[in-house]
Amino acid sequence: MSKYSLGKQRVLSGVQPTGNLHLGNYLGAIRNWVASQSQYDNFFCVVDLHAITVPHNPATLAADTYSIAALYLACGIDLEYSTIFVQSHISAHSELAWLLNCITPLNWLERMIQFKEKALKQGENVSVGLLDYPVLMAADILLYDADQVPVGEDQKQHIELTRDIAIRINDQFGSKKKTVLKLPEPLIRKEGARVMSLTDGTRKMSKSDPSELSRINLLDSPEEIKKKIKRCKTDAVKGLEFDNPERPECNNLLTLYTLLSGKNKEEVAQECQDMGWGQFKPLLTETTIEALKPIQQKYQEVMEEKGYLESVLREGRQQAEAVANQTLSRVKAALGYSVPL
Ligand code: AQP
Repeated sequence: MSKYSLGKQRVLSGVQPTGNLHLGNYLGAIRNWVASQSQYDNFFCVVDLHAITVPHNPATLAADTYSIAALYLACGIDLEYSTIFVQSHISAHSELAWLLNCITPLNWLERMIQFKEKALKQGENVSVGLLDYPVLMAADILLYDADQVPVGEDQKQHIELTRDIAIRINDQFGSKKKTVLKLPEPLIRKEGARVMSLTDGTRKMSKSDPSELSRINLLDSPEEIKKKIKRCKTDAVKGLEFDNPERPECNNLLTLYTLLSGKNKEEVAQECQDMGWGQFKPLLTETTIEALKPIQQKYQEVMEEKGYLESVLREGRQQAEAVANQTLSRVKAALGYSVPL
């Protein structure tokens, strides 16, 4: 019997294998997937087709993809509730993206903030794929009839675009009685929705920041974590506080401490109000190392169990492909395509 037989709402989300997962990816996305997975039928993919929208290294793409899948398991994704799979293993993602491309106005994509930001970084070498990234993301979500898409704040605009594309398809090719695509909702938890860089509290923590010191990766050693927190940007004000717009680094570091320690905001505000950085930094270092230790241990176990990850991804592909192909057939029929003979 399928694990998805209880009529729960569907969840779809993913991460690109474009580098090491950092605390932003974990606190903004994966931790929330884990926390609510038992309430939903979940599909979590490693979005490797998205990874080539910026220059990539073919020698490491496959290994990076496996590593992210292993991290999903290490962070607590439970196969009882969730399916883990690799986007490129299911050709329906690319095929639906093409169909959606032909319905999506170009100027909707030119407005996307992430495109503008990433295009700036790439100068002359911006690929069509980078512009088209949100359409592929729409295909990822819509293929699984996802009700909820748990993401960080930076992806909100892409989910809104996904809804606009689905509405356009439904208006043009569906009917009141029979919609073609389900409209998804973004699921953005306030806490951790935007984890900021360690070297600049006004910019988000990001895999593509050239400075390694700007982020803490889930697989960083205790020594690396210690070094990064020791060198992170702070300020000269005495006492630590949340929500002071003049002190973005202070707010970010306190937020990290709150989320990683499992304490609530009021407790942390009280605990740290009279602290200086010399007292707080070792506390944050210790808390981060302890919070990441079980994830790192589980990651090693998964990577050492030869064949296990492959079997998870093989089974994941089968589960996901069955759902994706049904949706793709539904969209093709609505657009007027003939059934293959
Ligand atoms: N700093 C962040 N705070 C909170 N959530 C974040 N996410 C990313 N950065 C933060 C969330 O992580 C999920 C996966 O992201 P992704 O790998 O698909 O791509 P991304 O958003 O492009 O990740 P990066 O690290 O920010 O990469 P670059 O450097 O390429 O821009 C998403 O749910 C995202 O919201």
